[in-house]
Amino acid sequence: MSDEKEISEQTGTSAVVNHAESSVMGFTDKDCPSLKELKKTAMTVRRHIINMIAEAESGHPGGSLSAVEIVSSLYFKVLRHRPLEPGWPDRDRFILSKGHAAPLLYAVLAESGYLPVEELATLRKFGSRLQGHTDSTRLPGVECSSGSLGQGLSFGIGVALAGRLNNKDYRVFVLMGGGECDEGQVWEAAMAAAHYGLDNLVGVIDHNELQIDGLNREIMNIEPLADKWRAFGWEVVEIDGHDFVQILDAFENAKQTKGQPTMVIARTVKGKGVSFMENRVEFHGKAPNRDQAAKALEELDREAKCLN
Ligand SMILES: Cc1ncc(C[n+]2csc(CCOP(=O)(O)OP(=O)(O)O)c2C)c(N)n1
Ligand SMILES: [Mg+2]
Repeated sequence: MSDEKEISEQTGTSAVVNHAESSVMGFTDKDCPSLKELKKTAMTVRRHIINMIAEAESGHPGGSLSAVEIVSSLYFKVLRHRPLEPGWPDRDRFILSKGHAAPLLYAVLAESGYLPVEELATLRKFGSRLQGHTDSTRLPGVECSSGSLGQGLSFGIGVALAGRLNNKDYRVFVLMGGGECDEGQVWEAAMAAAHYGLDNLVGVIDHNELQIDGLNREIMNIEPLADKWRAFGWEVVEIDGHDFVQILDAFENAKQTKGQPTMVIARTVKGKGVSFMENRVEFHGKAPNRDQAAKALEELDREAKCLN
């Protein structure tokens, strides 16, 4: 039985997984029927994020919603992974460096089959495996504890170097926030990854223009961001971070790039998918109240119906 079949039979999930072998160069809506399924899965993931944070009455909706397409593309299309064997040594690694987007990671892990979907309701509860920021000692599938910004890329470099030393062909993906790039450690890592020519390392920046309490450009201007990464020796791809075709093409481009790491700069909208959260900094770290959650779910349902 293939991994994919085994997973969907055991979890009942309709999510598409383990498509690591499929090439997506020149990928279009028409060529790939699973694009629609991917879009539907993204809607399901958004619903989980709203439900979890509303139930917990705390959490980070804005930066979770902005990276839904990026993380869904990885887990349901790009990563070589085995949800029923989270410690599989040859798995590709996904490192969530912006650990406050933990609800997004948990939702995608649940839809992939790493944990029961019902467990999502335990977010931020005492004793839960689903801490407000990720804890890799609690939940299999979480590669790295995070929450203190700026560290994930360095962690990813270590994992990528280990892969090289051990003759493993796994790849390492690190998701960071735009505001996170204010951290000095990010730029030490930028230098080191290029120095070691880590072409098994792919960074993604969820570039939603906002950070915890305002615009990046007002708090600490990180532009010109693409030029900076290029100057540090990275291959840089700039995309619309909500467009699955562009996201998948960027990851395919990274796979073809040899001798240097790739940074995908994904332009996104903070709070994407919920009208009253989009581009609203107050929803960086605030839960929707009961009425707001109901309205958000209604909007997502409406959008999901359009996909049918
Ligand atoms: C080292 C560190 N400093 C400060 C914080 C507080 N903090 C949490 S989220 C955040 C803003 C992050 O902005 P960004 O990376 O753009 O995240 P996103 O917009 O994707 O949510 C800050 C400053 C932190 N978690 N870690
Ligand atoms: Mg941001």
